[in-house]
Amino acid sequence: MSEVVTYSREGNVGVITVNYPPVNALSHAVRSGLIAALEQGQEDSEAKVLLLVCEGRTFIAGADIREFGKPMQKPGLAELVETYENSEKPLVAAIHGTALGGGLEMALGCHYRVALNSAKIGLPEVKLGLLPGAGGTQRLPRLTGAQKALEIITSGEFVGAKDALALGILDVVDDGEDVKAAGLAYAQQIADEGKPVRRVRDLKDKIASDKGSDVFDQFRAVLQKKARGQFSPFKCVDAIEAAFNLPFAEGMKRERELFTECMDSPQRAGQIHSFFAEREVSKVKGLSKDTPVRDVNSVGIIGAGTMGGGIAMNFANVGIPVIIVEMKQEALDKGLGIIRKNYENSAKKGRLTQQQVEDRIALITGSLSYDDFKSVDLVIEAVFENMAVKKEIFAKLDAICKPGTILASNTSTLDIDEIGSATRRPEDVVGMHFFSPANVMKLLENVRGSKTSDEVKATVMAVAKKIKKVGVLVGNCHGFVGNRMLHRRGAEAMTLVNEGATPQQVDKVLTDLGYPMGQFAMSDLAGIDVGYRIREERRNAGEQVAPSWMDKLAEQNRLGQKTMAGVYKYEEGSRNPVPDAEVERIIEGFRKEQDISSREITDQEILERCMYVMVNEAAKILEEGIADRALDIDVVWIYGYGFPAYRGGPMFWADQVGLDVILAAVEKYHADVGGEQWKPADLLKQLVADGKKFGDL
Ligand code: 3H9
Repeated sequence: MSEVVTYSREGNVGVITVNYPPVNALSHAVRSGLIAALEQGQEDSEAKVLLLVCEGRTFIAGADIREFGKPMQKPGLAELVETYENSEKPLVAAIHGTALGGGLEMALGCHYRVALNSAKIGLPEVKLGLLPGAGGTQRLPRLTGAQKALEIITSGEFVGAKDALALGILDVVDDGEDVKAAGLAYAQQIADEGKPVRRVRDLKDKIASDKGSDVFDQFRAVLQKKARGQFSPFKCVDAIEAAFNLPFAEGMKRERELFTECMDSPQRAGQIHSFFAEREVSKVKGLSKDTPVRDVNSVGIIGAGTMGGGIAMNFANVGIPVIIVEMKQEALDKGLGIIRKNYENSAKKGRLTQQQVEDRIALITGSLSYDDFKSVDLVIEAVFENMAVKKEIFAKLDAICKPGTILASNTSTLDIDEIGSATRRPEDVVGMHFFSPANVMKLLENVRGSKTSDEVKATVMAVAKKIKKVGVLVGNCHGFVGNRMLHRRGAEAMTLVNEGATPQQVDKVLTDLGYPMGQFAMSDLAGIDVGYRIREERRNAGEQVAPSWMDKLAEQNRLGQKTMAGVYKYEEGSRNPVPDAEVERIIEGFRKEQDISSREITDQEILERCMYVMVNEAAKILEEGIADRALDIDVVWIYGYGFPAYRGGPMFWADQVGLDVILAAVEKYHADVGGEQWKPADLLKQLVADGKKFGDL
């Protein structure tokens, strides 16, 4: 008997227990252990009913993702589930934590399912570029019908125990906290009542009622918009449809074929890279696990604008009180009003109850005085990008805040060390760069200054987790990781338009790659004035920043969505960017003024110049130690800028394209276009010379 799965008996219930931390994933050892334990249970004449239960924090959270890509060792997962379903003795699965992917498929192979109230179930394979490959696409619809199975499998979202009960996925929900006790009680009941085995594969009602329905085609049409460019969601629909059109055994075969197609797709590789990268970023190089972390039980925010308000919501959402300070009552009222409106909108969509709205709002107080920051544990400054203003604020904070308060700036570009120099405690000063809308975007780019203490670095990473963000710790330079690369892309995109491309052509190339929006639609969302102010600040600092047609937009008050005109125009109440002839005229005028004759630009050139310029910059970022690992950069781009997770992030993508291909193009553009941005990074040259990838670093 393997140690990870054990068999024991309690009364007339045979108990199969999985104990494979951290999440009881179905590794080879677990799969073979489960087969052996089941055999023991079958042979145990005293056992009338068998119970499958897990130790630790969760029920089985799925197949062992670390085994993907390695040769499959028997028993396979589908075979394991089938063996359980074939059991002659009734089998009960008792679920706590999360029953996910192969874990839920195991539970669906059992004949009865009980779960703790706090448990969740789901088939998140689609988020790994896969589909449920151990019968999930065939068994779930037999319990829920087509529509719900489509929703659950193509979204990969988790379903709470109560909802799963209502959907027929669970038989019983237990209000207690002891999963084994809940499982034993239910198994005993089944034994006492002499209930028979009940195999999901034999259920027919839901299949009969949805057979031949047009729900599948309707769902595909919805996915065309929601899952544009993705491979596996569509394969999920095909597999679920097979459950309705084919007998069970043939449906299983079809599921296997489609699963294999997904497994072989590059999107699967990208998604799985993203999955592990997201988890790796929390393990910061050089920061030991036992670095002390300060308590953050209260937060001050400076600025009730879009960023300040969004940041405040993150803390209120997890029960941490926030004080927002503004300069004027009017601005404060406006900011607090927007926060309320945002919460009310969530309530309207059913995401929050009215009570939750009130509870969260009650945690956010407005003030006009910095004195109210005296005792807070963390202050986040979220005013506009101006060094002099920020330094003044930090000097004030230094004078007012108690010792130990972390002083953070939400700056997206400015030098954290210079901001820290305005205080007597630069070790407590750090960047916490949220992304707009700050209550929605998952990334928190935490920026270490050269004097920031380890304790402060560890605390801001812990804060990220606490407020449900993905925190990435990066070094200090203009724009840090994300915006430094974005500025390169933005400048190149502007130049491409100078040379003859249209903004909409550039944006289409980027959305075709999988970004949710293009460079210029994003500028309109962020505000044309933001980039303009940054360029002006750099010009004032004596840097050579070329003039741009986008400066003209800012000067004409075309500031983007907020003025209903920027690079695009916007209809009243719509965020849909519409190309504008007026902008064409502005661009034309600019070309004339600068004596530029426009030429035809191919989509391939746009792709190369927008993406390779970022990859080259990212290599410099790695070289300088601003990012510790390529995967940190991938996570910044996936969670901060909507880079498609199925391409694994820009560094993983670059590895797929081939660094030799990229270097050759970078050298070509360095010769043709010129500029610092195209100077090939030494690291890129080195990797190509060594035949290595970013992933090998
Ligand atoms: C599948 O089942 C395919 C089948 O349909 C068909 C096959 C034929 N394997 O997230 P956390 C690790 S596909 C291996 O930080 P949390 C994770 O890397 C699978 N390792 O904790 C981390 O390791 P480390 C479908 C896994 O509490 C540690 O566990 N299932 C797996 O925030 C803790 O993870 C999924 O997609 C795994 N399956 O969240 C579920 N899962 O400590 C994916 C986790 O070394 N998992 N690890 O960094 C999750 O969604 C979350 O991990 C979970 C816990 C909600 C379970």
